[in-house]
Amino acid sequence: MKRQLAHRSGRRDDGSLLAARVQEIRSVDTDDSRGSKLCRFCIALCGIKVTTDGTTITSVKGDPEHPGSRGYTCAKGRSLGRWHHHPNRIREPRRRRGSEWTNLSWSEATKDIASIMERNIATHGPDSVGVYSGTAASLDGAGKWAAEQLAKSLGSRSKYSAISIDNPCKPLVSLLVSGHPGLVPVVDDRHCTFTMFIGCNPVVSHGHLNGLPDPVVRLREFATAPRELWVIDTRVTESSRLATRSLQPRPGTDFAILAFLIRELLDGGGCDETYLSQHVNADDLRLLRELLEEWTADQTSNITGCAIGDLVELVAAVRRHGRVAVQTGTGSTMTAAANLTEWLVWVLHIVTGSYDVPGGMWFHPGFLRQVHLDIKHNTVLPAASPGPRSRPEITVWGDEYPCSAMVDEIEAGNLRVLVVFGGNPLSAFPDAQRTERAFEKLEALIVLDVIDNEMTDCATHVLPTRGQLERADTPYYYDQFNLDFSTQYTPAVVSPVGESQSMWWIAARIAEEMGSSMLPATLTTSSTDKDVLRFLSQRSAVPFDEIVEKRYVSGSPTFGWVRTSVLPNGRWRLAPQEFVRQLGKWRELVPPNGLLVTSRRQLRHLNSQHPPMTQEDADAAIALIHPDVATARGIADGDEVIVSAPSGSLQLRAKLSSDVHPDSVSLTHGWREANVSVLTSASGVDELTGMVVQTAIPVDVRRR
Ligand SMILES: Nc1nc2c(c(=O)[nH]1)N[C@H]1C(S)=C(S)[C@@H](COP(=O)(O)OP(=O)(O)OC[C@H]3O[C@@H](n4cnc5c(=O)[nH]c(N)nc54)[C@H](O)[C@@H]3O)O[C@H]1N2
Ligand SMILES: Nc1nc2c(c(=O)[nH]1)N[C@H]1C(S)=C(S)[C@@H](COP(=O)(O)OP(=O)(O)OC[C@H]3O[C@@H](n4cnc5c(=O)[nH]c(N)nc54)[C@H](O)[C@@H]3O)O[C@H]1N2
Ligand code: SF4
Ligand SMILES: [Mo]
Repeated sequence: MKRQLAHRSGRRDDGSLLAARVQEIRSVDTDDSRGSKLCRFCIALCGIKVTTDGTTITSVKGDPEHPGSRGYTCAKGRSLGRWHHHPNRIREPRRRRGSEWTNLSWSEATKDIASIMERNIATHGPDSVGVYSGTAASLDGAGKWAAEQLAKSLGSRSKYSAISIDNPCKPLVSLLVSGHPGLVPVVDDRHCTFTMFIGCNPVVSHGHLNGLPDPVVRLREFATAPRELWVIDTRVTESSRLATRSLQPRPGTDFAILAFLIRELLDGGGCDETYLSQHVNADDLRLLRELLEEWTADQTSNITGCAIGDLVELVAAVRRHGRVAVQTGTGSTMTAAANLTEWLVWVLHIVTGSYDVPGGMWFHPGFLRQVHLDIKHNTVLPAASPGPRSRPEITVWGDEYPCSAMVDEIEAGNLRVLVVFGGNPLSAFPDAQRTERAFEKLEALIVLDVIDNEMTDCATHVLPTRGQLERADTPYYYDQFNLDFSTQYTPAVVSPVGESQSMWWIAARIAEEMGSSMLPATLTTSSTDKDVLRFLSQRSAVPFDEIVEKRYVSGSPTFGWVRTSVLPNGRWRLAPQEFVRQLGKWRELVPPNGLLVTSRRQLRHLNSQHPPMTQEDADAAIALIHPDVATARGIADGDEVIVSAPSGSLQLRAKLSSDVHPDSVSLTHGWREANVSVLTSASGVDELTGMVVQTAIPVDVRRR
């Protein structure tokens, strides 16, 4: 609270800009019964109106008064009621011995888990017990925090999260270019006139680290002249159809487009010379010029397959607008060249003077966490540490290990007990079959989930966890991805199903049974969800009680704090040696000739989470194949096909579509029976992040 007061009165240098903004806070709806609730399936964080008859959810609708989502919801949000009443809801804690399941009380379950953990820690050390936090943990305000606190209280370094199989290039580029790993660039949607998405399809996904509720309307706004929206995607997508212009490169080659674009801006004009003189070292700029020398229109066109005329028009568009707002998605972060693309995206913003400046992108410090309060000028070059014992060659920049190392750790006997918080490694991790075999070797696999799935089938302990509508919540980690400077609070709507408990409570009970506490002195396992959220909101830009009362609080974006408070001497590190070295090896990072699997999300499910839908509403696991590829292989529309890579193969139905790149077959993520993760591999991961290549993967496709 002290820190917050200091911040609000503007006494801290790095907080003064934000302090001014707190005056603008506005509110919505203060009536608890009518007030908006919050959908937490995805980053869009839509406001919803939920009706119940006391215990049954009778309807879920978009809240037209909600400032972020303006009444919008998608099919997943509207099916939250069916999700809540899912026939496979987990109701009691249970334990498996062999194939026998026994229901346990919470006291029996937590005692049993604590004794297994104690035994392993005593014999094999604290790292033998690990935690994995998945997507649903980071969308549970106190969930991911609890996973981290549990690992800390055990003294374990075996911490894993979905970040390392989603976008580890983002914190790495932030770290090496700015000195801080947690900078999140957000589109200045009110002022930017040139927006571009690379390997990101917000109409389906609602954005990647920039939440875009109501995406069709927003993308149309971005594309309304004189504004321009460009999309770079290997497929003609729901988003690229709304764009002013789109490019369809060969999968895995996006970095080349950026290399060419930046080279042209440096050589032929279009850079912001004043910004460059203030925020970049001349030596870095010289080095960059040399590095990009080879990225001529010819070479770029050869590598990407894009027409030279289109590439030149992209340069002209950037010159026309001056400032840019570019956002990458998993179609870029999951490629082998992810670091290069992300780095060059940052370089593009820097050379055009678009970072931390109106009309470009601002840096969201997070409303609740306010990461800027920790930031000091970091003049020391960041250093990596080795990966876990079985994968020391993988570099680790933060305080968690990459998911790609987990199976080796289990096979080596280093990781023996794993707690999974709201995630599904069997769907998300590489080498799906090997992962499953490794999980069978664990002494305990403890799964905190709401619904039975493949993870609970192979767990030793299944712990019923409160779902979205059963807990009060704040977007503790996710408000940093909002387009505006805002946060929200949602109360619980219905009482918990069966014996389910909150994620934080379960973790705290296990720690308690082991005689340690992971909770601060002000909290106990008798505290409420709201007490924990209040504790986590100590640094919030406005007091927690005000957020509870107003439900949605917001101010406006702030500019300048990164340049004045974060960058060493106010200068970006434009050319970190790690990326310079990778650029020198670009040929190894471009996928070989031949057919490549590309990734895609679908609207009606989220990763492996499939809320029950009516038959007509449901998605299906479908491979999109270009008609030319199909003809060459004798595949007809609707045929069953086998897609195979060296690590495994899967079978699914083909749909012919000239929207996909002729070199690619587009597969979806999150299907149990057609698990795309049998095609990915934990070997050959990125040398800087340990990231698995999950799009632009060489494969073969044949008719079954
Ligand atoms: N409905 C729905 N929403 C979701 C999810 C979901 O499963 N369903 N998942 C959530 C999660 S965890 C995440 S991380 C986000 C992801 O959000 P996004 O990254 O926006 O995910 P996608 O919608 O798959 O869009 C990725 C696009 O990249 C393209 N692509 C694939 N490979 C390449 C390539 O090499 N180069 C280029 N330029 N494009 C390529 C694909 O064709 C696809 O259109 O979505 C979140 N939101
Ligand atoms: N091959 C391949 N691999 C990929 C990807 C890809 O596109 N292709 N995508 C990658 C990406 S971007 C991501 S983010 C990861 C996703 O990896 P994960 O986050 O591990 O996977 P999800 O399928 O989102 O699993 C979420 C789990 O949380 C549960 N859950 C839902 N709500 C709650 C709740 O309120 N409480 C609790 N405790 N549990 C809940 C769900 O039932 C589900 O089991 O996968 C990555 N791996
Ligand atoms: S876009 Fe859909 S899933 Fe995402 S928050 Fe909104 S309603 Fe929920
Ligand atoms: Mo993700």
